[in-house]
Parts: sequence; structure tokens; C-alpha cells
Amino acid sequence: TKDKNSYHLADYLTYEQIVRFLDEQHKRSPSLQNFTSIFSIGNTYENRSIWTIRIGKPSARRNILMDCGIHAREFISPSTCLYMIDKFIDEVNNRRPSILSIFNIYIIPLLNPDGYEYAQTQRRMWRKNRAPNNYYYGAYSNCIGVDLNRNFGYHWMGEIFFSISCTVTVFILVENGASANPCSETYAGPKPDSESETQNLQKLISQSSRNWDAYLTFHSYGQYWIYPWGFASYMPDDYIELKNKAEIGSEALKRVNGTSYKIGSAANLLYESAGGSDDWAKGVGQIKYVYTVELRPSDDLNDAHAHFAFMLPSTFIEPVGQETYVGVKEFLRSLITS
Ligand code: ING
Ligand code: ZN
Repeated sequence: TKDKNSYHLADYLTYEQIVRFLDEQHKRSPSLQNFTSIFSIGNTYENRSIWTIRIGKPSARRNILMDCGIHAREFISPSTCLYMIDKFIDEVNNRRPSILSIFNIYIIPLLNPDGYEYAQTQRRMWRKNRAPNNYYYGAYSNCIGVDLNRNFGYHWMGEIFFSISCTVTVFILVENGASANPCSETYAGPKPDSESETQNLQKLISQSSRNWDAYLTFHSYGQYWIYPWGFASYMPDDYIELKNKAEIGSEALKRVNGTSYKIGSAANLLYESAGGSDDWAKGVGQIKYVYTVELRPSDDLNDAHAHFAFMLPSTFIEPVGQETYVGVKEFLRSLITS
């Protein structure tokens, strides 16, 4: 029989193909259409809709949020969200929606479509969004784009920035993972929460009556399952619980293809950097289980696939999607009893 998944597994999709894919997924079983809904959380700078799909039984009371594609060049991230959407809808169609009778799962497969489109058509290594940084937008540069994962307003640009207003401090913080220079890859924006992509995600998290059990944001690469904080090297009070659940997820993930993940806080495992969506989701959004998942490949140069970095060939879409889906599902299962 024809593989109904071949359409999206063969290659990395364009924004337009992703929109069509979501629509097709929603229409897959007309009799179960109230299990899914599609809506836009708002527009990007270039006026693209940021599409979101909800999957879950109408009676499901708890809510999970996942996003992909905050960074343009990390193509394996949106493809993994699409893979998971397909698999969660399979569960609905096969009438074994155990997890989906408890959780509504909201998935935003591409938070930064402007950057993604640009990376696909113009410059493969583009990371930021595509907002201009000119006078009218509160910045003074011809360089384009804000790093959305430095723009979130929880300890934005580092906490010391606000408590001690001194040029030297600012300079040190610039070295610390978020930049005040619009030409930098990690430009944090003219002010916290300045970008429409940032604001739209924040609105979904906080302006609704929903409360969220977990927020997972998918990036690449490195094979890390990361919990907060990114802005400082100390841990959240409940980090033991966050660590335990990350272990459950990553161990299940590993059983699929042998892919191993490292677990730790962002600042300890990678580098200190303020303004991430994960820190905001925990610090302001008050979501308990918050993770940044850095997908394949590994960044360990002894690993045969490390050299692919952001350019992971499309043959990896399926194995990465498959193992990530299993890991996420086990993680979600572990939340049911708690
Ligand atoms: N890595 C993340 C980044 O935004 C990170 C790492 C995660 C930093 C969480 C801060 C908080 O730099 C990639 N690959 O984007
Ligand atoms: Zn990233």
C-alpha cells in the first residue's frame, strides 16, 4: 500500500507545504474532527500566519505545548513536529487515544516561518527572524533579524543589566550569549518581547484560561534534553523533578535507535544565555515542566554524524521523528500519575 506519510517524510517541507500538511491532517478522519483543531496564534513580521494544531479528546482537561522552528536553519525541528502530529493523529484514528484523553497537545510546527522561508530560498544558515532593525523599529542598523530565543522578557539580556546600569556590565553580558548588536546572530532585539513571533507565543501561553503541564521547544543540534535556567547557572527549585522526567523521556528515546541525549540545565550544559522561550515559559508562564530539546546530530566530533550540524540530510527525518515521538510520549505518560 502507498505510504500515507511519504508526502512529508521524503524531504523538508516549505512553509506552504506545511500549511497544506496541517490541513490534510485535520481532515484525515472526518468523524473524529473534533479531536483536532487548527488556528493561527498571530502573524509574523512578513505577515505569515503562525499555525497551531490542537490534538486531544474534547474531554481532555490538561494541556501540553510544543513548538518547533524558532530558529530558521534548524530544519530537523519542524519536520519532527510534523512527524509527531502525524503520529498523534494516528492514535486518534486507531481509537487508542489514551494520552489524548487526558492531554490536549498543542503543536506549533513552525514558529519562525519568515526565517525558515529565507533559509530555504536565500541563505541556508539563517537563524533569526526577518524583522528589520531600522529607526522605526527601535534599532539603528541595516542588519536584519532578531534571535527569537534571546528576545523573551525574563531576565532579558541578563539580570545584572537592569540592577547595575553600567557599560562594562553590559559588555560582559554581550559576551554571555545574548547580543545588543543587530548584526549579531544572537541579537536580543531592541527591547524584551519586541517581536511579533515572541508575543504571539506568549499570548497563547498566558492569555488563555488553559493551564499548561509542560512546554517543550525543539531545536537542533547537539542531542541535549535541557531544563532551565539559561540566564544563570543556578537551578530551579524543582530541578530534580525536571531532571527525572527528562531521564524518562530520553531513555525511551534511546531505546528506539540508540540515540543518546545529555541532560542538564542550559547554562550548565551549553552556555549562559538569557531571553530563551524556555526561561520565559517557566519564569513568567509558570509552567512546571519546561524543556529545550536539541535534536540530532550530536555535537560530539567523535560521532559519525556530528559534521552534518544544521544540515542534517532528509534521510534523518524519519528516525529522528520516530525516536523523538517515543521519547515525548513516554515523558507525557510519566506526567499522568503526577
Ligand atoms: N541552541 C539554543 C540557543 O538558543 C539554548 C541553546 C537553549 C540557549 C536554551 C538558551 C536556552 O542558542 C540552539 N541550537 O539554538
Ligand atoms: Zn535553535
